[in-house]
Amino acid sequence: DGEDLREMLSIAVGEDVSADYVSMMREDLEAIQPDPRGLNWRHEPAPEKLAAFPVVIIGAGMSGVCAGIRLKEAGIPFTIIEKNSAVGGSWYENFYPGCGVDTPNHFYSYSFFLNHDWSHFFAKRDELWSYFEDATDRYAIRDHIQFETEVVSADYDDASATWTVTTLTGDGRTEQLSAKSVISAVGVLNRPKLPDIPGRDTFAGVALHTAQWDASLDLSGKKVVMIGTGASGQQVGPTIAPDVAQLTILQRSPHWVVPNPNYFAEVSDGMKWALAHIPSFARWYRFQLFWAFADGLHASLQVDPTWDDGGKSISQINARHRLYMERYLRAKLGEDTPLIEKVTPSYPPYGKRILIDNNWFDMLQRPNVELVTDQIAQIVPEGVVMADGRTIEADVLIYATGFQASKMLAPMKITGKQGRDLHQFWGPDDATAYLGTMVPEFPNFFILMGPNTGLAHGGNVIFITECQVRLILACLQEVLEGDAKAIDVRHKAHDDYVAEVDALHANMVWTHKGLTNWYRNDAGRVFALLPYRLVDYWKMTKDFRREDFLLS
Ligand code: N01
Repeated sequence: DGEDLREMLSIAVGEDVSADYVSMMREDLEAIQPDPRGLNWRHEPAPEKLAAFPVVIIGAGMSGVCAGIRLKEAGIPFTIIEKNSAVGGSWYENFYPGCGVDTPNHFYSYSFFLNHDWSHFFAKRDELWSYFEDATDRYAIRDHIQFETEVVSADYDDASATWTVTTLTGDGRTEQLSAKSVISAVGVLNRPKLPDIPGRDTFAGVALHTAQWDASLDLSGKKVVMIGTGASGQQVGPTIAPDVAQLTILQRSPHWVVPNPNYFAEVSDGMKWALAHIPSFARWYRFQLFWAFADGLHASLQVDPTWDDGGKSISQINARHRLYMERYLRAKLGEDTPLIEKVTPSYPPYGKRILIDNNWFDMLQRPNVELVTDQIAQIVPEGVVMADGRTIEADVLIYATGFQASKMLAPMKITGKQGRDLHQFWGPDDATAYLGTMVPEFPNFFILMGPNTGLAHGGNVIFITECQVRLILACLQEVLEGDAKAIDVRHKAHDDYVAEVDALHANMVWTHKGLTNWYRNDAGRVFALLPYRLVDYWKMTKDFRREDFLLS
């Protein structure tokens, strides 16, 4: 019963787990068929009605593939428009040295397509990309994908409740598709951000962003300068350091780094066997990872207003995380006090995305690696000039400088009811959406990985995507089982949701004074991250609140 399950969950993670998790775990364990996360018709619409309701999904990355799989199961016709020549999105586009996931794969995978054969607990890019390729074929959605085609705009016509989606094909043709619903699955981390440093274009060597890597680039014996020390830099640096002549890392601010004993480990044959054969073992293991990489950390993100240690942490538990991470980096760097000072963040743990140690501290102690924390003054043909006048020569300049995350859904132009422009409604960098998915006056338009759906403390965006797809299916079900043509979220529901998100963020680590991160816009509002526990978001997207919607 529920209490037994709660106790078992608590024993599984070695902490007290609340009753909130029982229903979610039950859904996983009971493996009910048909899957409650898919669309289960109450009154299955006639085939003609389904056939007259085509959906366009924009993007065949992790989230677009997930939406396609679920629409296919439901019998709803759909086309996926993908700008690349392959599926996988970020996992297709990013192949910089060391590229891989830092959420363990037995959790970072679709709940309906578990893989018991991951070679490593944290797979590298090729294996991840293959996983999404496999899912595409296993669920037979490849024929629904139009590759090398980019969506330029989507416009809604009130009278016919129809979206016109305009695309640009690889050979330069403009085409139009008619759809009853549009699902944006374009992601948030796909438009590289190059720093605004004077002289950037004057560099005479090879300059490239991590997300636009050149497979033919040979770094051996080269002098390399890397700007940025976030999740991408953390993976590139230690991977290339043994090959290059000199690696100079330009760090604007340090990031917190945690060790993970499984980070480089292969999954043993015994573990693979257990995952495949012991009933429910894979689900229990998944819950352990869910806890360790997501909800179990949620308390350490909350500000305790009575806590004051000069801004180094936000609560007692957060301070304990800080102590653990500080001890770890000190143990790694030994007596090197100047280096310890350079890599110890002044802000609380989790203020920026937490990183898993990819031999970062070992790399920093290599004779051919230097960590420079001075300000960059300009880029010149020979390299980078620092504020103190020193010129760091480079053959190759790597920008590990992140993405233009705040420009959500750009550069597409989306117009809803009465020509309402989505980007005008949002302004330049203030994207909002009900449950991160729906914007008022954009009927039958849904956003996957939209505003306030990201995770920075760990987490798993595939989990979020599956929750969003469930919500979208519930919306489409309302339309297709009834007489309505379209579903729209009410302004009040959207505004109340955004107000709650903002109020929660005001007491979370991301808004800590003096802290910079890519989760906030110019006005300081956290537009990128989810403030809730994953179990809360699971429940909010599962329990369809009819009163929040307008059917027309
Ligand atoms: O980018 P980032 P990323 N001068 O924005 C620095 C996901 N991801 O590509 O911290 C000097 O985090 C900037 O400095 P600062 C993950 O969600 C996941 O690394 O702003 N430095 C920072 O150090 C992640 O959060 C995985 O002071 C400049 C770095 O560049 C997201 O992608 C792997 C600068 C940018 O860090 C983005 O990660 C990779 C300037 N002008 C990515 N401008 C895994 O799952 C920026 N910086 C493993």
